[in-house]
Amino acid sequence: MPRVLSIQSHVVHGYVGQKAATFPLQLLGWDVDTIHTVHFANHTGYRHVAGECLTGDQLRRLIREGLQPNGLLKGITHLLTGYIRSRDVLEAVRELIDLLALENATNDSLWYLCDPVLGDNGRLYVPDAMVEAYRDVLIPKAHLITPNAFELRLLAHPETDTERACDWLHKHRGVHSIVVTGAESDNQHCPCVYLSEAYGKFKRWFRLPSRLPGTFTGSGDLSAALLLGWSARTHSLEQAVEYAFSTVYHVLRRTLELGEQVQQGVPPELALVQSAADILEPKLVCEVFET
Ligand code: PXL
Repeated sequence: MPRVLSIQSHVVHGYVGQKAATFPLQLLGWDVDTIHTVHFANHTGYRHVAGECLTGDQLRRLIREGLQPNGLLKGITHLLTGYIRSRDVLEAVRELIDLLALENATNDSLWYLCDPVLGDNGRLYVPDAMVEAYRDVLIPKAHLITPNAFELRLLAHPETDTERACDWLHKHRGVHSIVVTGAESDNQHCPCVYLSEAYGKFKRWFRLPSRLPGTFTGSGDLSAALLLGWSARTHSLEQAVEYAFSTVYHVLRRTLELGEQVQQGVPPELALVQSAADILEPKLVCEVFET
């Protein structure tokens, strides 16, 4: 049985971080263990943000005084990390990755999906220093990373072209696979996803049927969780991209149909619970195209 440890934010209200990842993964048959990097009232796009952030030492204590002595790190086959606000926590996550490899040395190695949550649409969600921390500390440990186009540009600076930026990260940070969301392709008006696998030997562009109006928060967290869920099921990252991004498209469409603005300027929360049937059996609308 695959078991995933998900390390990302928790919000009381709404669907970002753990709240966007856990329900879909559970629907797809996963046991999900969760460590909350922050416990906020809501995501940081709201006018007021309140809550607490985990520290590196609190994370170490959870592991050393609870999870490890109880044998609960054994059997973790997959690791998913998302929103991390501080270098301190990021360093503690790196130590945990090494510990998980030791604890599970007899199994296949741990499969790590790192979603470098930095920001979107030109807005950083985390302190600037996190760009370098991701690039140098966590990304070299990951099998798959899932930056959006904005994050990719920050991570592979000064490369700006999607394919060249991915090649840079394969070559200089040793990451096996990259899935870029919200990628731009010259001849497409639809939202695109770019997959660069096997250190860049296998490249594919995908497109979605149409650009949906508005902005959404949490769609990246949902995409990363679905990619992890589907890649373990299909054993093919290419198929996982088709399943995951088709699902996200259906969720965003339903969000537009059902969603109500909570506050002026704050987009509606993802209609995740209402989309359970699409998560279980998505109609495929994400397709490969040639550039
Ligand atoms: O979806 C990214 C995200 C995750 N977690 C928290 C956020 C955001 C984006 O705003 O605020 C707490």
